[in-house]
Amino acid sequence: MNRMRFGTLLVTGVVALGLYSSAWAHEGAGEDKAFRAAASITEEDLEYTPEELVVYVGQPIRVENKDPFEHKSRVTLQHEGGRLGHIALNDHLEKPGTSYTFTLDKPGTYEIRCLLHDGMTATIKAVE
Ligand SMILES: [Cu+2]
Repeated sequence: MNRMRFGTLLVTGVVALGLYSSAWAHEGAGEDKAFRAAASITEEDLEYTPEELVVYVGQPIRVENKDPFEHKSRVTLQHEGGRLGHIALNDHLEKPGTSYTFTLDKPGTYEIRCLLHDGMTATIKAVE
């Protein structure tokens, strides 16, 4: 292979990698699979936003309480049919104006629920 041909292959590879990364970004599962910046959930007006979040296993998930009162979150694995399983985050108290970060170690669909406010829930899907 001559030098010119190698250069062309290299450029093609970099472009292909770029397209691959941006395709993932559009999936809503983080910006770049290699980088895995923190995904973000806010607690505001008695709601989690977004209502459905897709993250990678091991990707940091940052939860920020923007309400002037406390929330208490429990994150639970949800089996087919809605049955709840393993608790991934156990009753974490969030003071007003604070944030914290956790990760999910197994793929699956999880429910995040506030134990202090009825109906305050959202879904987190962890993919590999
Ligand atoms: Cu709450």
